[in-house]
Amino acid sequence: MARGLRRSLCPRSVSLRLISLRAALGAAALWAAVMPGRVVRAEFELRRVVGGLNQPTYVTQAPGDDRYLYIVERAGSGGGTLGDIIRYDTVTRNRSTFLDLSGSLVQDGGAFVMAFHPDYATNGRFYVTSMVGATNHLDEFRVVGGTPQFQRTLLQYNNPRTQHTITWTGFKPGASGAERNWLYVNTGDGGIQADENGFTNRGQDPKSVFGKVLRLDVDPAAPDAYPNDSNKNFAIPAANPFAADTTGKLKEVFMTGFRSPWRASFDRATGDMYVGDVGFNTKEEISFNKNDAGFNSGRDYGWALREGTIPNPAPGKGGPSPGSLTRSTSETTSTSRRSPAATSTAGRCRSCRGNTSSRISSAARSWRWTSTATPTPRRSTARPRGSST
Ligand SMILES: [Ca+2]
Ligand SMILES: [Ca+2]
Repeated sequence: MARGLRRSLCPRSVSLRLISLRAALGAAALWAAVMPGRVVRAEFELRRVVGGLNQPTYVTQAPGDDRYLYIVERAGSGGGTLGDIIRYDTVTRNRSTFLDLSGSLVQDGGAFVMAFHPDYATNGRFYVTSMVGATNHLDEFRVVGGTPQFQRTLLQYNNPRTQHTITWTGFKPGASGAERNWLYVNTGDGGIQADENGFTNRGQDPKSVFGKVLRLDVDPAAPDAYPNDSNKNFAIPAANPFAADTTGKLKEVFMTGFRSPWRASFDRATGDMYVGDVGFNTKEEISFNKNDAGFNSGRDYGWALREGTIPNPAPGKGGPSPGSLTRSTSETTSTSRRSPAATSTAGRCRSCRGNTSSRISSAARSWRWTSTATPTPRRSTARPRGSST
């Protein structure tokens, strides 16, 4: 992860600030009325909501409950152990420890994300991703009598390094029926740098848990897909791309080709999925999985055969031109910070306005690889200057 990005994600002690929109929206409406057809530039007011947090990594709310904020702290006070999940009451302005996560913290480890089940109001279930020591965890908790209780480890596996870990998890908004139990989970490629000895292209290997977006069925009543593996305790959504595979591909794999997919989110209106993937030397990437007929097809986002728009990542710079590669359609890359929001052939990118230096890797533009001319990543024992972690 780029140093600057890491600092922004994991500040030592920061306050959670929310933007007051009331005045801004009023000003925007007035501006729009007097200047029809012009771009509206709203002003914002920052207001401190919660202070004194330990390296907060995530904030969310429970479905149907807009009173409480739940804040995930990566580390505890002192930084040697996992932090807590803080519950903040927006009415009384009191904060309390909702869940004290425990375990040793190493380098980029810690607690990363919590996700409430869509039916949390009735089943009390929520999910937490963390790396304890060098082991990645996806754990299920359930609130019983007002107190969270550990239920089961859904997924547990060791990371080769302490970077590029398990990170984000979440449910697709608006799902119905069995799909309400389908939990998406991002996994990094394990942390060995692409120019180091020992690097293997796990992101492209559908038999590896690393460098993927997974999709698990977390319905407790659904059959365990791995009854003989105590580290994997979940069912497989029938729509997963490898659900019927018999060749050893992991049935829980949903999308492939990621390096360190730190965060993801869904467009609530369309169901489109966006994944932020931390780049290597040059390109940060936002990967876009349009909620179309191919949403469940197992789209590949290129790493480690590509770094964003660059084929064959090499130390300090990109590789050669992609003469050996073909792709389905042209891509759009915005390079100016003054550019408007990036667009795709399938629709407007709603979540990338303002940050136009990242490539938008659209599902409609996902790469297709020739089987005989796939480039092999070049290796070097020296770390290039400016490389991310
Ligand atoms: Ca703790
Ligand atoms: Ca099992």
